[in-house]
Amino acid sequence: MVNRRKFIHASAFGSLGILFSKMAAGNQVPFTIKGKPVVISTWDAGLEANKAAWEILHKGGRAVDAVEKGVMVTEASQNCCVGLGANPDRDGFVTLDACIMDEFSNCGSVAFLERIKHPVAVARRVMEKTPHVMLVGSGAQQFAVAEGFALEEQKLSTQAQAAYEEWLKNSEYKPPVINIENKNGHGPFAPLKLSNGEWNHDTIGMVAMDAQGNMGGSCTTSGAGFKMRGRIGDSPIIGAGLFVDNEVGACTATGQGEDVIRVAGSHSVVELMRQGLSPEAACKKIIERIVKIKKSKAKDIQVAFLALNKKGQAGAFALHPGFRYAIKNGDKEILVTSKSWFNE
Ligand code: SD4
Repeated sequence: MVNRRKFIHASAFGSLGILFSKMAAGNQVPFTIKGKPVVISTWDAGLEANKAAWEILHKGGRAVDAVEKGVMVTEASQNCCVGLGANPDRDGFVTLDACIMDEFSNCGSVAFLERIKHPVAVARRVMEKTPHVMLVGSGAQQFAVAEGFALEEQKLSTQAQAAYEEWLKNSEYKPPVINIENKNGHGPFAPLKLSNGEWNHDTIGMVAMDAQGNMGGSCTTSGAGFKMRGRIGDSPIIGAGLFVDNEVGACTATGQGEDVIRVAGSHSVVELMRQGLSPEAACKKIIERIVKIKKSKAKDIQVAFLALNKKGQAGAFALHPGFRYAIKNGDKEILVTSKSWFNE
């Protein structure tokens, strides 16, 4: 996990510190993305994940390969809230959801998958080796094992173990607790505070455009921390946590999955981009739709959308402040703070 402060200072763009601090207030991306390829992903962990995606993109590889390899970095990180080291459900089991989509509208998904290190890679196999889009639970695990994926021992990361033990003290199932910094409740979507002081979130969504102009996307998560056993959010649902349309663009979501599903979030954003809205404007419109539906309850949840259009323009919009996303384009890699419906 990259320490954001260190990253800023170590970056070749260290001299752009002013731009970074402006971004923290929610300004626009401070540079124009210079053509293809480009990759964007959610939260701070996106910086490292984008680097892995770039290894494929800069050699002219496919976007779908890049977004698979990219988020696998986060899935493998025991420090992170994605993958096997993540927050468990309320019964103490880590259950994982992931999906992937390519430029031909091929898509694959797994949900409620246990003891498999790379759910996104299993989702890719579902896409390529079965006539289906989605496998869940023991069936998804059985398929993964048949495909040669190792059945791992479940071992919570130190942070997840500590958070779970803390949660067990009250065992209070009180969704939603919002995924907003400095409000580290012990419920679903509570980010983990790492020993380096950074906050980690339980999802990574990534979308990319390759050198050929083709798009791909992936999304992988442990879902809501201490969730009801069997609960599945938006992340593995094509059209909710992720959508790719190679004629228009791609979008991914993070935050309260139930509220992303109810507006078919990522698909809705892509449809608005089809009508000519910029990525940020499209994301904002769907956040507004959620606000309209949730009314006063909108203050209790976090949702964010992140989109990329065929022109290579990136944009995001969140319900609450605190959502960040990472962009990599050419030799530039930056972390941007999204605008939000509620202000700081
Ligand atoms: C879910 N959308 O399972 C995911 C959670 C998430 O940062 O994005 N957390 O609902």
